[in-house]
Amino acid sequence: MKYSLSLLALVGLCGVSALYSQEAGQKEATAAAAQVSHVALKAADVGDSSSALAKVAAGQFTAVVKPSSVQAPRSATMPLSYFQTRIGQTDLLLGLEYNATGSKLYIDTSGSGDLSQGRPLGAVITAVSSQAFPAIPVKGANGEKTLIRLEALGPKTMLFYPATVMAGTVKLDGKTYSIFLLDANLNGAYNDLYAGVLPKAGQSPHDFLGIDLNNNRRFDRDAGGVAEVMPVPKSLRIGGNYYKLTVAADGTSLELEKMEQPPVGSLDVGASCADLVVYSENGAYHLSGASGKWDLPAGKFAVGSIQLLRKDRSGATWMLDGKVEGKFGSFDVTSGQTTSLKLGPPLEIKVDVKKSGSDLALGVNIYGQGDESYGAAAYKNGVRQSPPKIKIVDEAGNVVLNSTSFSFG
Ligand SMILES: [Ca+2]
Ligand SMILES: [Ca+2]
Repeated sequence: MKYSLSLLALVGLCGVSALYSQEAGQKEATAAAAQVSHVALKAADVGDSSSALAKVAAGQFTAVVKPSSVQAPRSATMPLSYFQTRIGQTDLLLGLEYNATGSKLYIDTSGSGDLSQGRPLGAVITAVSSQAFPAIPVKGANGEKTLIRLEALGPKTMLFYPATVMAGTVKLDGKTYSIFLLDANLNGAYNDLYAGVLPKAGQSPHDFLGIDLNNNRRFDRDAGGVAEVMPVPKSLRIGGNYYKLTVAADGTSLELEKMEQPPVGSLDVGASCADLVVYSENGAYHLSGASGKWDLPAGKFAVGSIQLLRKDRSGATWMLDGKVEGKFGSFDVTSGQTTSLKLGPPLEIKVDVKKSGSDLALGVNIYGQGDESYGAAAYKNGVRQSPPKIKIVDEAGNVVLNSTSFSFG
């Protein structure tokens, strides 16, 4: 039996010029005139998870069966969802009285297991239809007080993130940029630098820096755009120049000192439709176009996202989302050398067949030239398209099964 697929026309995805122009090539190192900008920062609210600031350091946890020792709140009028987690040095016990139009949250941070005392917090519905509660104090990783925000994504899922950022503005070469620092690992210090790995499941090993490089009043970090939010680097590129970054531990200030461009090597992915966001101790880089080869400062990089992008004749942008894993999760760039990390087309579509009793489960997987894998869903102008159709034919070409849509599982 053969399988033939009428997938979207995704194969042969390349041969398209850059969709986003990369910042014009590397400038010659500028004369090292000592030029230090001191930036004062003040505490500001991080907002809710509809903003990149909150999302960047958010962790998630799910409801548990009600522990038998927990005393339920007397004022609750409906059954609660219970959550238990440890944030920093605080053991949190939560009782969520979920209501789509505005939930109540009972909180115990004392470890007593008693939710019967105290008034619940009321939620505000966010722009992404989750429910954010007012910030609460917890003991951070080093025992100091820090503010976090809890946000219910539904009756069984809770998000938490630092509730405050340190924010300010910096003027460099006549341009003003908004800038922020986030104590993402909740230890009270804002100068925990990037050390080669990205956070997993909200457990950040470092803090974050954001800078609104394109002055659109947003800190952009989604793939396919500018990379403005990054693990706190030792230096970063702003407006074509490199600056050495020094962060005060308490987050009340930072300094940017113009420096010579660090030694440069190259990354070659061999696909002009590739679009990557990568991070290093020299900042964040959005890589696209340029035949899939880019100059980068030497160092150890972590990959934030891999996408393949193509415009069709109508001008619509199609996108495949690559999995950041294995050798596609990190790479090294050496001064004067080219690192080869081939990915992208030609693409191969493989169907995994799993038999369970009389049922056949068919899974579609898309692989690139480096054996990197992509999600089966294609996105058109950012909107996920219908699952691919499958047609199964026998040896004689007769259709056995037709137009069975995959569902995303
Ligand atoms: Ca920190
Ligand atoms: Ca921006």
